[in-house]
Amino acid sequence: MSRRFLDQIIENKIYRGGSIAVLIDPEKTTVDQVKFIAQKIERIECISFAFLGGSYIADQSTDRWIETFKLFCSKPLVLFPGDDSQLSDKADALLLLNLISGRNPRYLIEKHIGAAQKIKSLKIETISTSYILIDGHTCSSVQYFTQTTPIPSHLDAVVANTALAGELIGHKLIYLEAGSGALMPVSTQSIKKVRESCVNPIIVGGGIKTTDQILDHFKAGASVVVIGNHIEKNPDFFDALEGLNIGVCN
Ligand code: 1GP
Repeated sequence: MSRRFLDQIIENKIYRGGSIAVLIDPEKTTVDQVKFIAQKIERIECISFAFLGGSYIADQSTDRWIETFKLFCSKPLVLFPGDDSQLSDKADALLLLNLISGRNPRYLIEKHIGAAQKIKSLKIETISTSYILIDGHTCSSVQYFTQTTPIPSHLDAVVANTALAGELIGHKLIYLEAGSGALMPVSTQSIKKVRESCVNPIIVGGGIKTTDQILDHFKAGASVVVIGNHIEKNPDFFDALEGLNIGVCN
């Protein structure tokens, strides 16, 4: 990767309106399916990144998965780990997630202490990220596995203040998460409120199914929109992304 991932997020927002990231769960995607996904991501201009991660414990195939991906795609592959078993030095960057919407010490600091030496030894770009779970009107895997309560979706000010607190603590990115398969994605009001309060780039994910939602999120201030479930179940959605002009969101 020639440019740092965080710099690329910032530049893409300024010059291109934003970045789309496709989230791939290694537990649900075989190494044989990787070639197809990697080729699509390589070809489709508005997809800037692949995120790799899931809530389950990964098996040992993560490295092989990344190696195969990189044979077919030159775009950055970023770890979005649910657990330290999903770490790999073959990725380009790591989102070091702090689940600051919750009050479970395991996801606020304990897991980070346990993984600290391993993360340091990876020697890849590591970005401290305020991970903020917002109610997506279903019990998400994040909620279940972390045993934390999401912020109610109408409490925009709480979402914004949580993001601001993370920024003041020193985090470099904000991830507004409605949870994979959310029935209701993060609202544009919440994104706007966070944008007004914070300077860090905003990643938004969870339950996004249409190109209109993607554009609305960028217009509200998101720098990166993440799509996982929908593309996993409907690979045809890659075609809709192929013609998407996110430059209109500038
Ligand atoms: C989940 O934000 C991501 O962590 C993506 O969610 O799978 O619903 O697209 P979906």
